[in-house]
Amino acid sequence: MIDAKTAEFVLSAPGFEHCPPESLPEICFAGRSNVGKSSLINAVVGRKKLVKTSNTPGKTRAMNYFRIDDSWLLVDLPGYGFAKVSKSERERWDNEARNFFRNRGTLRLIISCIDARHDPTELDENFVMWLAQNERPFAIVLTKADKLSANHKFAAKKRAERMIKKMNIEVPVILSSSESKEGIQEVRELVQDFVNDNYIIR
Ligand SMILES: Nc1nc2c(ncn2[C@@H]2O[C@H](COP(=O)(O)OP(=O)(O)OP(=O)(O)O)[C@@H](O)[C@H]2O)c(=O)[nH]1
Ligand SMILES: [Mg+2]
Repeated sequence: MIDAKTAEFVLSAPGFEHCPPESLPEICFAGRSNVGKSSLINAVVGRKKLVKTSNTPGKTRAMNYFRIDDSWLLVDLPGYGFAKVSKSERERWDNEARNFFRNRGTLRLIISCIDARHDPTELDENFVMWLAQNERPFAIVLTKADKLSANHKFAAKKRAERMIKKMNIEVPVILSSSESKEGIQEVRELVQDFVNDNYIIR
């Protein structure tokens, strides 16, 4: 896969009920607020500004749908664990997200983004655990790898692999950077495999 030929904004769904009718295969990007989801999406699609990125966490407040190459839908999800969001708003999102992950028939893959620079947070672990327990198809993409030395990158990958091994599952783990573009091709290939349905996770 190369840069997308076409990438169009479809809609911004404030909740599961507002998602577009199920049609093309969908790939979504999830992860802690500020982990680099939107930047990763722009890199994967090959557009500088398809999705807004910012230094202010909590920017993405809805499920944002994009149609890529008229062949799949990309979904940018709001980040979890953003402290400044009220408890009730956070609970509302948790419910919407769980509903989406469980019941969206056309959802092919959840890309769980985790910051390569730190141990997965408790929220990251809980999220991955929930996906595993609910048998959702997912992969882990470690972000911001450009900030690490080769040794630290290796260690970050090992940490993520240990975390999933503890859960008795096997899923792809990819080191990436939207700055240096490391791992972006791998993410593109993963996405394409799931869009084409020729990858089986377990
Ligand atoms: N060095 C480096 N910085 C990155 C990378 N990816 C994202 N960033 C920076 O991290 C910050 C957050 O990036 P976003 O892509 O907006 O993060 P997000 O996960 O979409 O954040 P929310 O929408 O708030 O949940 C921005 O300042 C980005 O420039 C990366 O690969 N390397
Ligand atoms: Mg974002």
